Amino acid sequence: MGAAALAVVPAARASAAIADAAVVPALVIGTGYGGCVTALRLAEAGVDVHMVEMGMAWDTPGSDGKIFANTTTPDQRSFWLRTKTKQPLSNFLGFPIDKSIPRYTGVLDAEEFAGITVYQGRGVGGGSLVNGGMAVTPKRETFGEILPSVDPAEMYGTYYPRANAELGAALVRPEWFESTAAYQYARVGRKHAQRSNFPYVFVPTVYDWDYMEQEEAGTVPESALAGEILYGNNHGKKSLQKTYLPKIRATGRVTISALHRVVSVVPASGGYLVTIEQLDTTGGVVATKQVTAAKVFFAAGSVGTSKLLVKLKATGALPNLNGEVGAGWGDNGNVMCGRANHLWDPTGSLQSAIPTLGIDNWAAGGAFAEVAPLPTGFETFASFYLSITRTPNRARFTWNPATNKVDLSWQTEWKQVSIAAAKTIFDKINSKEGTIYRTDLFGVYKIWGDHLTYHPLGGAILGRATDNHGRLHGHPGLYVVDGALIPGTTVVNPFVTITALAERNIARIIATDF
Ligand code: FAE
Repeated sequence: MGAAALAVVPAARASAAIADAAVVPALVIGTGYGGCVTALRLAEAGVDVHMVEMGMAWDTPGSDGKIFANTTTPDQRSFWLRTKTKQPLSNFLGFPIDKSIPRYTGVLDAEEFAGITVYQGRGVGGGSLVNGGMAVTPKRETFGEILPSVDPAEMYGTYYPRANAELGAALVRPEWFESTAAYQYARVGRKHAQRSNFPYVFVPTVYDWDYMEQEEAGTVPESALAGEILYGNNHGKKSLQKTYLPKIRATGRVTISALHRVVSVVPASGGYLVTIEQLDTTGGVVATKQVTAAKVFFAAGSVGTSKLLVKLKATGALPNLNGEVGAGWGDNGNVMCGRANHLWDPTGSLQSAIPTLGIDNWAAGGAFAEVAPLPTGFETFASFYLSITRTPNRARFTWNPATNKVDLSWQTEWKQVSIAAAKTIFDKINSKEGTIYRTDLFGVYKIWGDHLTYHPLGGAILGRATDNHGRLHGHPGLYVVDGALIPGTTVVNPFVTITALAERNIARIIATDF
């Protein structure tokens, strides 16, 4: 696919914003994977849909001509309503690298709970705007660990293939991978895995590989090779802005209201009365709208959906939700670390921001580690990894009437299980290579990035808070369609599974509830 075809299509127009007192058949809260699948399939079935998104549309370039900011030079576009960046790698050579920025409705939210910071995308396209694009289908033999109440035959026969096709998941061209300077870091990661006898896998991504090759050739504007990832990719990545959202718009049946945040859903005649706050780019509320929707689909992400449901149950707005609402939340066992390589093992000053190689020690050690980039633009002699690990720890969201906020019971020390699992890979590699862990990336003398997750999952678990297709118990016409359904782990990176599960559930819901 050439550069022209990759232009970002406008995602939402202010004129299309939902009107106060509107009466609509279907309202979707959030525009990430679950929300986009739901809106597309409903619209294709002839249902008019309104999507409500608290983040921005991300369709207009800033003063530098770019929609998104670069990873190495964060600005106001980078973070959701913060006055200082909160970068996942907080330090380099031990020095803090966070900096002041104007408060703005930026694309990456570092949402802080007592024991964990949860990174999430904000804007039309949800997490697809900020994520690494790794499109991983879990091995079939692990599926029972992920969604025990779902028939693997329908997922692997129909819904995983459908999700991967719609998302445009594809593998790197092997000859290019072996030759490009941009994946030297991944080849070094693979070599070290091989020498310690760990299986490695090439991971499909949703980046346009032809485009990345053209970036290296210098014929198109750089994105992955310019280090764009955490704060959005200006080219090349097939985020939802380039896959489901154009199809959604082509139906002519969907409106998308950006900078609109749902704050309440209560039963009403004709369905549910939904209260929506319209925001300005400093986060201020400029209008409040009330809309009646026959059916409401919660697609606000694991954290967003869980927070809404827990609050609405506790405050009596949706009293019949069951006690499973808010329960079963997990971090997909995320933990990060870096290794210090020898000077004869450089990882390269040019690093593609899109990871494409994983070390699979799930069966033996409960860890799947992606060989991640450190796209600083200079040689760091570091190998960097995000591990997904097997962990039994699950937290619960609860309403705190004193603060009017939702708390999460996650404990930082619960990450020790994940660290132990990750060490089954990296202790062995360090011992074989005669290398050590980096201690300067997450603080001063701190090895493990154990304070965060990129992969929040759960809070309204399939078959517990909902039936086996996402219908919330207690309130007919309310559905959960996003990562909140998944009980805390997807064993690998989650968005393909979230997309496939949403495809499965909405097919059934359209067949039986409309
Ligand atoms: P999500 O995509 O989070 O969408 C929810 C949307 O709802 C967001 O746009 C919110 O702004 C919006 N919202 C929330 N509350 C409200 C409200 N009250 N009113 C209106 N709108 C609201 O949900 N996964 C992978 O598989 N591969 C990767 O390589 C990968 N890398 C990642 C890297 C980073 C830095 C991050 C943060 C995540 C990464 N993920 C990756 C995770 C992936 O993006 C995430 O699992 C999905 O985006 C979750 O999809 P959902 O549909 O559940």
